[in-house]
Amino acid sequence: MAEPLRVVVTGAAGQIAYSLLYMVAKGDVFGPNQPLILHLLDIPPMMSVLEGVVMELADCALPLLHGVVPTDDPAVAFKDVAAAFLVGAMPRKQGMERKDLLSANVKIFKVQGEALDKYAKKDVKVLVVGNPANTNALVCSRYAPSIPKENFTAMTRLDQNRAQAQIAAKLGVPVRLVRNLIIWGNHSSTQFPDASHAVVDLNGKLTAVPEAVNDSTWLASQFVETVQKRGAAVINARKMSSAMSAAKAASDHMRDWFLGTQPGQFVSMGVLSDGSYGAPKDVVFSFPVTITGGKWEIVRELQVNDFARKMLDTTGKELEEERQEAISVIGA
Ligand code: NAX
Repeated sequence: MAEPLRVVVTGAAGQIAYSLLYMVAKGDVFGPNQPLILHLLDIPPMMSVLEGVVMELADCALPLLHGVVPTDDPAVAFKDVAAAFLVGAMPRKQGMERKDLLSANVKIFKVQGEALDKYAKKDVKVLVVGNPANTNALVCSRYAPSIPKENFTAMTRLDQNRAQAQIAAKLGVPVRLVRNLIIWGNHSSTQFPDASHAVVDLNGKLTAVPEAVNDSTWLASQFVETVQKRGAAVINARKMSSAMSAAKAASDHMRDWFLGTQPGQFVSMGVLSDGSYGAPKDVVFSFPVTITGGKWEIVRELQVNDFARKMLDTTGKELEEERQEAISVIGA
């Protein structure tokens, strides 16, 4: 058997982690032959809750789980880790402006970036889930100069999975037959869920989703809005934010990053923008990517029509504003 891989999950006493830890520890992400040592980081007041999570992980009797390290110390949490799920963040409280939330969170991700820089493996793959995920990932990478910038990503996979599920439901087909939905830009309500390059397997024949759906008005309006507002719809119904689906998306993201995408398939990830598709540079922007050998690459030369252009510009502008706000909190 391989040497155990050290993996950190922050916000480990929270609700996303509660689903995510099980998925990771049973082999959904790093494969069925990869033993793991899980590092669990949370804040001091949550240590007793975390103790319960550690007990439950032990009680799962998972063969791949070789060790668990619960801690409130970033120096311990990030030591020698090869993968980092940065889930923990300050939640939005009543009366809190978006700006206040951003300000609280960029400070957390500055500290975690510094700890990754100091203690993690230099090829650590970092997935930021905690919101505002894209800008948190940008901040984190800035404070970890010894780790390549491409090793910092933000999660838009939940949005991608939501989009895929909406298309499958519209066409009345199983979700596995639909692929190549794209989420462009920010993980926020300005994101652009784009079905124009997606395909569906209809009776063994790959068909373009716009052709199969045959309703361009729905694709440009109701579909986009449903995906953009899905998080709020789940909160309304459950009185708590998406957790199981967020954990599944984080698993999907990290698994594809480590193990690669399938031929003919692309997935969406928030990555440091090189200005592709006219997106602003130096923000963490969600693009369609393919992955081989642990390296992601932006899919090139997709057609961007006028509607898409407008949507990409809106979400790009929001990311530039967030970067500006982050800089005003932590300095350039
Ligand atoms: P919870 O409030 O249940 O858990 C968060 C945990 O993080 C808590 O246990 C808290 O003590 C801990 N925490 C806070 N500051 C920390 C720090 N400095 N170091 C370590 N741990 C810290 O939230 P949960 O529902 O699990 O959501 C976590 C984050 O995911 C939130 O920021 C949320 O907005 C974000 N989401 C992002 C999504 C995405 O697609 N990118 C979707 C789901 C989710 O809304």
